[in-house]
Amino acid sequence: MKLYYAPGACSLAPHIVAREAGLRLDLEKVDLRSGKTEGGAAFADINPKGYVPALSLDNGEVLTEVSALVQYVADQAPQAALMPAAGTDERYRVLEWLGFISTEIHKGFGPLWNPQSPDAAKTIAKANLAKRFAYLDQHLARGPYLLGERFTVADAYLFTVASWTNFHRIDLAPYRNLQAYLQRVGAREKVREALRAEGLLQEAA
Ligand SMILES: N[C@@H](CCC(=O)N[C@@H](CS)C(=O)NCC(=O)O)C(=O)O
Repeated sequence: MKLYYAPGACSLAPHIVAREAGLRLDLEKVDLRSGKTEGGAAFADINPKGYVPALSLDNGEVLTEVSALVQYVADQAPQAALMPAAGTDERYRVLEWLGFISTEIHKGFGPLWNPQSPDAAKTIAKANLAKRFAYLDQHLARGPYLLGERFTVADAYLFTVASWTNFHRIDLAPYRNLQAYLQRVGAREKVREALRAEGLLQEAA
């Protein structure tokens, strides 16, 4: 499998899942401004939607959308237990979280990434995110991960998008449980490996 990614973008979620699952994953960086991959291909020919992530499968097909990719990757390594089995109550809980993270958190950041957004739109986006962070903070008082003791694909996705608060200088101090959660997930060996591979980890030599 090959993952088309941009450093620190939402493509980090399937990247983390692949490492947590112990799967081999080739990486190809995409320059979203020029629309070229680091190999010189036109990214639109790979994913006509024009955005990362895109996963080129071993059968030659290309799969897109974070929620689909994290499940696909986790399902390649069921022994890693990153995605509960289909039909179980836990699977629906993870799907519930993926929906929340995708629509309420990931896309909640949309106006903040868009340089054309007026300040008022950014202020509204931050207020909406604050409500979602308060909800997450309350939930995370119950256990170390979204599903309790078990790290799942939903944690890889939430870690990825909630970490954008650093870039946008959103203070998470009011959300102690969420802050501790991001530190906890960020300290996982495989998460650090993924961050390092994307050039996002500065370490003392
Ligand atoms: N619905 C897509 C959204 C993906 C997305 O928002 N990708 C961003 C990076 S996090 C991107 O590539 N934006 C560049 C663009 O839209 O041109 C998914 O869930 O995978």
